[in-house]
Amino acid sequence: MFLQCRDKRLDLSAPVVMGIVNVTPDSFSDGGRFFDAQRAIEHGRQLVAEGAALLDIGGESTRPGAEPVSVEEELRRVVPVVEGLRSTGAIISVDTSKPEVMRAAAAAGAHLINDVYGLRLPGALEAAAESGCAVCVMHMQGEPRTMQLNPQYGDVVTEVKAFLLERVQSCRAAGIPAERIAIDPGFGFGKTLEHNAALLRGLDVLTAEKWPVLVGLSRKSMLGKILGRPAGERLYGSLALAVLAVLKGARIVRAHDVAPTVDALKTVVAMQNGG
Ligand code: 7PM
Repeated sequence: MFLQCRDKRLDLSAPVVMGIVNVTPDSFSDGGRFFDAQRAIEHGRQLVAEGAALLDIGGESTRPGAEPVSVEEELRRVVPVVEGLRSTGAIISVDTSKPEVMRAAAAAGAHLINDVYGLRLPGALEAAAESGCAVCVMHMQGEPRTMQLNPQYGDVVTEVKAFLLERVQSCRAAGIPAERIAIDPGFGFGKTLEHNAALLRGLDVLTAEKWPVLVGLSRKSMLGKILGRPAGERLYGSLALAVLAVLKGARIVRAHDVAPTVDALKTVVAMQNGG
């Protein structure tokens, strides 16, 4: 299995790690945008050294609970970091829902568009198709500000699968080639702990489809619920969830803590292959 990311073919015969690079203003310094971007670039380089095959660069426009960010501000945050991380050789993903940001990020050298709205905003499908980038379409019930208030499903696995396959068909209809499409159940996006548990247990229903499955479980609030720990103390729980997801067939694991995640997955793969 592989994912074609513009000129780069991402080999998914074994699971890979996508390192998270947040580009947000540093509240502890007034160094300005240049230093915020510089800090994010340093962090991204470190994650590649730790074994990340992809870097996911986010300007925080669509994160749950995040303040909305204007197109201009998101461009100012994301574009310099894409440019600064191209030379690492990693696949550069941009976490955005805005068509303008997709176009500018692709022009700056991004390889993948990671959209938590699943390319549903006006113009997003067209921008993604024209960019030549790979896309990751994610399931979210509701919108970031309110999605955790009262999430409801009949059967969460069936509904998430139907949604994702519909989005894949929309991508195909917009001209995105099949080999450039990945899917993501969107853990934590309009889901209770019970919904997330059902989705993880039933993840093989998604990975049985032809599309590579990406999962984001790192430090998420379900771990806060299970462990009673703040985000900075959820590494071991995150590793447990990453291993469970890979055993169910996930191929791309989005993570904050790249070195430990790479070791955990390397160990699983080695032992599954007989040592
Ligand atoms: C606050 C709450 C800040 C949650 C950030 C988050 C995913 C993603 C995110 C995911 C894909 C986080 C999330 N999660 N993209 N972006 N899949 N494809 O925990 O699960 O990083 S933002």
